[in-house]
Amino acid sequence: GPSYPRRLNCAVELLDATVERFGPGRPAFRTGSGEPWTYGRLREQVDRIAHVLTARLGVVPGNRVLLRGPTTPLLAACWLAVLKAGAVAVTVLAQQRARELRTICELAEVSHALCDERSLEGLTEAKAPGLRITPYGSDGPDDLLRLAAAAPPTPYPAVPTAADDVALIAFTSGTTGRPKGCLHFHRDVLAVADTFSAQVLRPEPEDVFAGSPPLGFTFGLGGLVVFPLRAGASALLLEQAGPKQLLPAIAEHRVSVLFTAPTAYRVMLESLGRDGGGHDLGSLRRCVSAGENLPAATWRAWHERTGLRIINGIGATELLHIFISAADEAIRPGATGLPVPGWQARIVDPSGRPLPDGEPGLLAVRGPVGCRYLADPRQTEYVRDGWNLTGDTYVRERDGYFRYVARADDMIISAGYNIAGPEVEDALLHHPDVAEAAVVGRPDELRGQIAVAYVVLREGAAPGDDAVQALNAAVRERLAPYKCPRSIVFLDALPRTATGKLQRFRLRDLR
Ligand code: 3SK
Repeated sequence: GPSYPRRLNCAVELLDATVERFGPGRPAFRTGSGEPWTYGRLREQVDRIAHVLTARLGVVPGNRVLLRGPTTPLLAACWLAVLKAGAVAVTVLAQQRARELRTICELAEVSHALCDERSLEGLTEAKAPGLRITPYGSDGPDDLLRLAAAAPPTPYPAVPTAADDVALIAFTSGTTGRPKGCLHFHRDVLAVADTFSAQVLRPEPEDVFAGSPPLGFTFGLGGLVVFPLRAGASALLLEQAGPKQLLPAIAEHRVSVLFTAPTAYRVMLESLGRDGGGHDLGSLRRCVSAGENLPAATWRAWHERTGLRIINGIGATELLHIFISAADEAIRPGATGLPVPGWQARIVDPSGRPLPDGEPGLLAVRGPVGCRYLADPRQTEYVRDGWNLTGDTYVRERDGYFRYVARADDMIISAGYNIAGPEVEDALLHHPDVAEAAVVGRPDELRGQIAVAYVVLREGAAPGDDAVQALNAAVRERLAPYKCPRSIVFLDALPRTATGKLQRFRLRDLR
């Protein structure tokens, strides 16, 4: 992996070093409207906020500062300022409610919060003991922007943090259970930029990044702040960044690098239809998909429609960003890819013994970033013998490519057969009427479990017996008959977490 000096402040490397390299006049962040924020403007605002944090709010190095708000240049500026001041950023999601926010504040011992005025509600309700909340974008006398405007216009002398001082605590979105805080160092932030971004994505200073994940999800933090700044490029930060907003924004802002999840690619495909739906995607040169498995059917459909080869990847909040992926001609549709340079991966059995190629098992990875849970006994489940166990079942093919099988606890065992839900989902998605599909196990007296498919149909397609028969036929065309779902249920939408991950447990609970 990459090596870094002992003293390192990643905000200085991402911002000040980039200004040194490329000058202050280039765009750093764009929004849906108005002038872009240049690197010079961003640096000035970051330094003013850092002055306020230190001189006015009493933040000292090591303090945990919660950040909450829609995706805006100001939120990104706050994140950089917190790190520059040697404090620790705890960025949360807009969807997290008062109770979750209180838990996060307690677990991370958060002392201060910088919060967009529009996102204050849940945070004040959380009533986290001792938390000092400073709003931004309000009319109040103590609004962060007002304080920043009055701060000295002089450069802020960044705190000379150690490379392995904690820079941020990222909370897992947690499909179940208590959230886990993952500690990441200053060097980790640069390491994900210098491995996945520099070696697989290979951005250019002229690139314009955009995407749907919020900054409270490390997928978005990397794709919309860390990677573009490290490359001297710019990012379009949209407060609403669903597929509906992304499609027109790509043409309007000449977006060249897109970060989003498989579902969003499928929704965009629907809007593009056969004739492109009037959307011009000619500026795009890289499309990244992570957060969930990317079925081959989605990859192929996107390629057919746009000519673009989606860069699939698997990442984890525990490891900050993507560690298996592939680019350009190395991409194999349906596979996740190869370990990103600097990372290692292997398949192991439950006791940690490596398995031969072709045999499904647990994915184990190690590299420049490791999992460090904030005081949580689940640390020893995730990290064993120095390898991080991501909780995914994978297979390493003979050509070295890693292919997703299922989440380790999502294998369906029916009458002694192993059925990987995602494989059946991919077969269903090949049917032109299917917009979304999720296949889970339901307890069954006779077979132990049976596979049940939950399907969202495209607009205009009708649910009913004919549809069930057609979908069964589509699965049988591609897979062994025992993998055919025993029951198909039509839904309007699939249950998802705030970061867009499918909540299979909620489907298992449906009756
Ligand atoms: O959840 C993921 O798959 C992911 C992907 C990229 C970066 C970070 C994360 C958590």
